[in-house]
Amino acid sequence: MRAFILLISLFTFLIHPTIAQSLKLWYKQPARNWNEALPIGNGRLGVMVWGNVAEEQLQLNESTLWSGGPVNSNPNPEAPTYLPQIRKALTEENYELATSLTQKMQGLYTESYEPLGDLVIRQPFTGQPTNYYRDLNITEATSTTRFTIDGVTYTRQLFVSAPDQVIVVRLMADKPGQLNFTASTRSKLRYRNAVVDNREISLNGKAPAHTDPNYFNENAQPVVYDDSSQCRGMRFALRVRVLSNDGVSVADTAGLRISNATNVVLLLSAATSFNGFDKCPDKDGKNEKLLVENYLNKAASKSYNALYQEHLTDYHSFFNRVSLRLTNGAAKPSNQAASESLPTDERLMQYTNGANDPTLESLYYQFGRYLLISSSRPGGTPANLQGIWNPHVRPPWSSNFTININTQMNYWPAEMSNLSELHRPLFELIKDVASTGQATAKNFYGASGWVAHHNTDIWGLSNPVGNMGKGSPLWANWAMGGAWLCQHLFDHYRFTGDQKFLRETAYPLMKGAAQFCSDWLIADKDGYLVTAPSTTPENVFIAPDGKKGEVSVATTMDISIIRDLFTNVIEASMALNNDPDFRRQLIEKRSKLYPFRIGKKGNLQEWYKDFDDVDPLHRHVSHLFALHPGRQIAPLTTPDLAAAARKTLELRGDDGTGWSKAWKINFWARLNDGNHAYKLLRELLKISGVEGTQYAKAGGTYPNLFCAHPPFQIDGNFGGISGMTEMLLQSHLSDIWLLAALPDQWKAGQVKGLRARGGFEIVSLDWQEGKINKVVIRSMLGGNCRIRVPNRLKAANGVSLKPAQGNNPNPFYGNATLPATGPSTTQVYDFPTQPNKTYTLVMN
Ligand code: FUC
Repeated sequence: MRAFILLISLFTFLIHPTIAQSLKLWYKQPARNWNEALPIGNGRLGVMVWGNVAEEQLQLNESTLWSGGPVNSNPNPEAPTYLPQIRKALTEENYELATSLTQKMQGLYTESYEPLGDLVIRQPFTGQPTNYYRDLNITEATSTTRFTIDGVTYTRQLFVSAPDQVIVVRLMADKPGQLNFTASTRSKLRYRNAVVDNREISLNGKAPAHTDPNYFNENAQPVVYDDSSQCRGMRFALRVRVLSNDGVSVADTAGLRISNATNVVLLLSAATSFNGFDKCPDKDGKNEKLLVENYLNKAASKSYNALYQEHLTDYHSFFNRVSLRLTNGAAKPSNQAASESLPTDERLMQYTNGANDPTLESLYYQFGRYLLISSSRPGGTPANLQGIWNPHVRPPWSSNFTININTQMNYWPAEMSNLSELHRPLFELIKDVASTGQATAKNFYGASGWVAHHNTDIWGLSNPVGNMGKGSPLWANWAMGGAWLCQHLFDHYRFTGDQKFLRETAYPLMKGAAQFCSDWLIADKDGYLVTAPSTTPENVFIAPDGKKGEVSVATTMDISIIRDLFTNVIEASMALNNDPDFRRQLIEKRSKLYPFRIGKKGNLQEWYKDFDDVDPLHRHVSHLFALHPGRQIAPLTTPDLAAAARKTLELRGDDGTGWSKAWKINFWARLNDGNHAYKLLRELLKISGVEGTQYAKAGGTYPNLFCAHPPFQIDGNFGGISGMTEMLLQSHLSDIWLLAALPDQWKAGQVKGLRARGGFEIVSLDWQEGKINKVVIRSMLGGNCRIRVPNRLKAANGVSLKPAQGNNPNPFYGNATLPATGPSTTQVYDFPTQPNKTYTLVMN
């Protein structure tokens, strides 16, 4: 039997050498703070596992638990009256007046993502623990805590099942009858504990009817529970049931008491009364108690092993699609084994101090994919600023969906790291935002289509935030959030070729955003189309009169987003062969958009005029949108603008918050400068212990590998791995560029399962000394495959590989031309493909 198991393991190892190796975060001590606890989740239910010995804390979240209720779609009926005055002030270059008038066009703040509560497990030990160990195994999406006390080894294992919608906690002692503990529930929101029976307890609670953002402190009561109309403030329920127990179980209001057991399994589930963005969660809410009971009853009919197997099958169906191995070329760096044997916090510290540890980089990559699988599942909510993990009633920036960079960044890796289905929750949110956004476009601007601004929430809020004039226009009044989100719709189509999605979901939403932008654009004195008022998140300029200005005309980011959106709508309408009139209008308007300008320092200009910035090192680099995530600026297609973009990055420097560094990795990758991208990756992975909000000289990674803005913000994790992917593979222009920005530190490696636009999967890519040994590409949709590679390749079998010529006929590449020039070191090939066929190319 043992030999058989050994043989099976060897077999699995041979098939999937990198996957069979367990990827783990592990530690020798319990979490000392939240940023050392370990995140686990199924998209809806989230847990932070502290790994405490005598009083374990499992901090729980449910992704639909937010304060508030459906939005007020017309909070500021006066708003449109200010628009002509603002535009007049801008024509007169009175930026101060324009800023103060724009402030009057604000609406209400978003609501907040709320914590569910805790399961507290108390074990009355007298002795001290030895052999302490805890981990997060991201190969299996399980967390284990283990320690020995008085000769008994105790183990706790946890996973969160997506197929069964339960959190499964197994507690074990290695000596019979030694397991004694109580398990009780609590919440920071309004709640009541109750006993269901001797094997089950419940907590029922209510979220606030309103929670002010943590940075807005003007109300005596920032958290309000009561709503006399019984609309706002959702209910929630949490239940804990003993699935199996070989000891004694009793329950009272203090919780479950388990005694003299050896092996106990607890099932937890939770639900809220959230019933959609436009329904009162209280009076028109779902029956949360029934939902929880159904989840528990269904799961409780299965054994622990069955639950575990289903969890594993489900998790592996996402996680195992990609593997990554990076090395600096040496056969096995001598210090690598030593690094791998270190606990993750110590390993991160050594890395911060300069150690070479490419397997930490690939662990970080897979951890990012793990986080998306654990926080964003079809049918649920998208990952918010903190994914789904939040312990605060008033979390940083409301833990909302901030759409002037952060939410978009969360989804940059979704398609290319082969997690396309996990992108869908974002599309559902876009639908809701577009729905409220139609009212906002009309009520705030008298415009058609739909608009969204700086941030949104589970209610799809779309108005400029700021509590009616209390916010700063430089973030609150930026009207491009919706237009930017639309890029994700079109990219999903470009990766998957899903025509039905394009026709029924993406196109109508994209068109609505383009209609708003069409109405929003006005002609300047030279006939260019500009936006006014306009801001560039979240930077401030010095006006000619020496005063600071926030609001001006046609910022580069506004125009870049509109250019990107119009291009995508034009391409979409060509793919669908529909709407020729609207397409013509957009082509016409796009040709009149205010052009990019190169400023006096050789940089890409951020504003309409060549203003200086108040903070030249500002963390936002909004004006480089066209370089990334857009596709209008690239070294291959617009070398002068790309050089200006590079200058901009040099002037901005490499500092910034977590997400800012992550974005810069993507920028440098798009400039094909792998070494600079890698430098920023190392900075992103610097260990951080900072908990409070810090903007300057910030960024980094906490001991649990969560990104430090600081505070914790998950976007940097996702943006970081998007950047790592862009270093290996780009497909936004006219071809699939393999090893597009390879740093010296990643001279050799292997990656399996990445996706490129046009429905291509890079089944495997092997490289050494920066040159491709072998690449295997599967085509899902057929069509021409144009690849750009660092060395000459030949076809391994029956592939007709030719040097590329002319436009790429593959429709997912926008009929883009072959750039006249390109790095002399790259080769570009074409080969025809058939759907579902695989093609192998090897070094020539
Ligand atoms: C934007 C950023 C901040 C932070 C917040 C959630 O306003 O400028 O740095 O990421 O969103």
